[in-house]
Amino acid sequence: MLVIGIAGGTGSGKTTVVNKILQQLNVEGVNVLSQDNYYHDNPNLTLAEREALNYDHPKSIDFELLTQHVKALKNNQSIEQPVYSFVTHSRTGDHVLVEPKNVLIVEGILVLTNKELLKEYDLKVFVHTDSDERLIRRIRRDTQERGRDLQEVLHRYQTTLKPMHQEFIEPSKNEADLIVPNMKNNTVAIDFLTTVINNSLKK
Ligand code: UZR
Ligand code: MG
Repeated sequence: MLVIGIAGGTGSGKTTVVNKILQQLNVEGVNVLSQDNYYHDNPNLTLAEREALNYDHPKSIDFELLTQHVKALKNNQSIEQPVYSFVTHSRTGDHVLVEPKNVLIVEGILVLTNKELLKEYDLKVFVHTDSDERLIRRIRRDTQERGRDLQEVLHRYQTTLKPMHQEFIEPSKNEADLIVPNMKNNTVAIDFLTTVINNSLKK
């Protein structure tokens, strides 16, 4: 099994890069584990308290479970992935059965920050997009898709997203084997990644 970690700041276009790779591949052979499903659950906090948490710090992620799941899939075992809701900031209690396949993509802002998880990757990719572009995309997404207002998004960006990016995410670029510039649609990089993955699928 080929295990690929794809990191990058919020709004860098990780999900888009992953989806483009999937479009060009035989999707049957690829699993995607998103960091988004591995936030720690905080059932004892109120919704207001959960809204105030820092979701951009490595501590917010259940890396133990994520690493365990990556290892299990590599050992040809299926896993029960938790389902997480950004609306309630908690696990829904539902699970998705994920069966092992030839390729595993692990995607998220912090997936190159954890030592144990880093050991599991065969290929580490960092998607780079300038911070002004990322902020624009984040404002669009949070106001259009996540029902947040502009002031709230800007406040969170200044107080949490930017400092966490500088402290944890940007330095994790040093772990990458490949940096994908994603200011505009980078078809060359996508073709490159697809070729690498297809070659490994043939083996
Ligand atoms: P991407 N996030 C939430 O908004 N709510 C949650 O319950 C969990 C995470 C956000 C998180 C982070 N920060 O910046 C973003 N906040 O998801 C990462 N606030 O997702 O890589 O798609 O931008
Ligand atoms: Mg995403």
